[in-house]
Amino acid sequence: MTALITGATSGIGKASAELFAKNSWNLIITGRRKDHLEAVAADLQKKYKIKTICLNFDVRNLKEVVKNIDSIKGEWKNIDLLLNNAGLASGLSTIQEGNIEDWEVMIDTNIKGLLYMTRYIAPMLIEKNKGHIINVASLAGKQVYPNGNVYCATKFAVDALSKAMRMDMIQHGIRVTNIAPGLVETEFSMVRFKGDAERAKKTYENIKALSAEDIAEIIYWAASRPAHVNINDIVITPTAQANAYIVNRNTK
Ligand code: NDP
Ligand code: 8X3
Repeated sequence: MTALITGATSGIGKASAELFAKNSWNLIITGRRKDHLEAVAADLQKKYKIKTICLNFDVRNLKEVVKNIDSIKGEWKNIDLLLNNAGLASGLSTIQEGNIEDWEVMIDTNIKGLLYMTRYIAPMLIEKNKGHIINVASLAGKQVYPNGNVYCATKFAVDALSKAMRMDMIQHGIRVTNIAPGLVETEFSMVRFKGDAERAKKTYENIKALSAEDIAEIIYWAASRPAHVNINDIVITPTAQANAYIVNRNTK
């Protein structure tokens, strides 16, 4: 089995790569940080004796997406699963004070990047009349929270696209799963707050957040159901998080 995982250089994507590798899947992994990507590949090849390809590109750049997907040749085109995971939040502020560059980064990565990847990988699945697309959305794609505006909108878009993909590809036997996690402690908040470690730390303060591995287990579980079973949508929160607004910060 072969999976293509976007954003495998850290967090949920990296933990998923490890779990798929542990279960003997060969991997095409992507990300912008070449050194991280190659280190992940080397580690997984060594530990699990699997085959890997590293594709080092930015999902926002359509030309790079096309060039990198075109570079997938021979047996590697036999992809079974696309994990659309690459994504980010950039900033946290009201609409009226919003930073337009941040908005563009989020829209281009979380919506357009996911669409570009899907547009070019889905035909490979359709050719075989089977395959699985797993989209990492968010709890932020189920509930809008104050100052989350554009990030939430991009994740609502992912939620909608998961539903749309399931309809559009049903005649080709393609499974589509939407994964919607709440607070997961990864590099996410460091990225959102542009390297402000103090602010990032506050997001997970006094709460036992989910780990990237928790989400990877759920992704792998969805991927490993029998072919006739499609897990449509999973919302996962830490036990200490009831929804996007209510968090019990006395649990660590
Ligand atoms: P991380 O920041 O740890 O990982 C994000 C990954 O996405 C990295 O591998 C990064 O790689 C990649 N990425 C970001 N931008 C691009 C780009 N333009 N081109 C290619 N790759 C890119 O965060 P998470 O693991 O938490 O995030 C993974 C997904 O989970 C995201 O879609 C996020 O929105 C979602 N999510 C996260 C939650 C959380 O609380 N952490 C909760 C719900 C959903 P590189 O920088 O090397 O390019
Ligand atoms: C990330 C979860 O609630 O921090 O998608 O926006 S949240």
